Amino acid sequence: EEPPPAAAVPQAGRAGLTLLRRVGVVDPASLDDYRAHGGYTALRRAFDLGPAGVIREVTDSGLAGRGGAAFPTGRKWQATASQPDHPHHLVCNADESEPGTFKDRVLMEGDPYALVEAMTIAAYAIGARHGHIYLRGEYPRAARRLRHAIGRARARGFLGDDVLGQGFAFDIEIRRGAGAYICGEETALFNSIEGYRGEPRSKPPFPVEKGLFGKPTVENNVETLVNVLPVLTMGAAAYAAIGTAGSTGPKLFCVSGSVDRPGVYELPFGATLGELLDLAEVRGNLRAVLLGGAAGGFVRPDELGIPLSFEGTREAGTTLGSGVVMAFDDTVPLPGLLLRIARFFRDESCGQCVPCRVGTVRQEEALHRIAGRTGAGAADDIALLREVGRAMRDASICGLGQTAWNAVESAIDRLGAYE
Ligand code: L3W
Ligand code: SF4
Repeated sequence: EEPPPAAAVPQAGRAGLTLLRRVGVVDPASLDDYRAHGGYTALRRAFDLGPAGVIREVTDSGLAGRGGAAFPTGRKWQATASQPDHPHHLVCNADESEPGTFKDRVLMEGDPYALVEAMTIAAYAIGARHGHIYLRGEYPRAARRLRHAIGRARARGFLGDDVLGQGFAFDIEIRRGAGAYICGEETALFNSIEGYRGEPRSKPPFPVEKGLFGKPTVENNVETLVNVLPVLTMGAAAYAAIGTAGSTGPKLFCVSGSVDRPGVYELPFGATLGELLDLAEVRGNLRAVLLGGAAGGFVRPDELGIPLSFEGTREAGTTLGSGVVMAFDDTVPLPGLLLRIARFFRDESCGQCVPCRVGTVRQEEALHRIAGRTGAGAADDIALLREVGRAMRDASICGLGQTAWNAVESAIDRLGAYE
């Protein structure tokens, strides 16, 4: 098997990395290599702590979800662990489909045993015997490597009926997506696994109570789960000392666009956007940066001091999302870019609720009309966009519709598109 392309992890092999420390360093096929580089020490610590002790460590670490919503992981685990209804399920959301996001791919391809170990710990903590990885269909190499890792772990007693002789049974099944962005929404993902159309369910009830097959379910992003390993090996206090008070630990950022060194970067939360872009080496005259992906928002080149943390981006009126940082130089035509984003949402809307099904179409139409027009000529359509955008944000069932206007709004308000 070919290694991940070198450009994907510019920091590979550097000292001081936590999440990426094995990526590009270990042989992703070798369980022995994984163990020689610290693999499976976290699971042993988990067995020493017991399920409640693991949840306490994860809670105390401040670990929050890395898929974009930053929900406290420990709280989620505790909520499922305490449900009287059984069985409990664990689902890893590996349907990485946010435009510009490719961090989970790098983890799964470069360090697949890390995800297997982390899921084993999560399952032990919440009392699940069965885990699913819902994997983006367009990730064939990740599928091969994870399948191999799961098979090796099973053959060596790291998965199966009696994991490491601890009397704990756990196994993992991979399900491949079929190309729908909406299946990354947690409840659409459950429907997809269950064999139904990938349409989001209304929440509440939250998955911690009624998730996969209607049973209590923890659903975590790949990067979230992989963070559990350093939480246990370092201990909660040392982990919480990384990053900021409100956003603890290391974070992966996916940098693409007008940069000379695109790829996945690991930095502690709180580093500034400018520091990250310096590592990736901006090319040309920077015009805008898209933070958080298509569901995120644009910022200007004079805003590079924004701290990359959940609270730092929130205070700056933007979002970190799943860690997307897309740089655009002044040769990129903004109207065309916004149209492309609008087309994406129109295409990926599942159509279940009116505000999103109709709103994404109207948004694209309005952007078509004003592409190329500026100033007074665009005013009516900008007013319409605001009205449609507000309806989508307030009345859509799920995050897709709620965020489908974010990028366009930020381009109008922060970048002065169409002025
Ligand atoms: C128990 C409560 N659990 C919330 C759980 C909930 C979910 C998590 C976050 O969207 C975001 C979205 C995209 N009791 C709970 C509770 N939960 N309240 O916490 O929930 P929520 O609803 O805030 O967000 P979400 O629907 O999961 C995720 C943004 O991510 N995004 C997309 C990223 C795409 C990727 C990717 O490609 N890998 O991650 C980008 O910005 O807009 O805001 O588990 O059940 N009271
Ligand atoms: Fe489907 Fe859009 Fe409604 Fe989400 S907001 S349920 S994607 S129609």
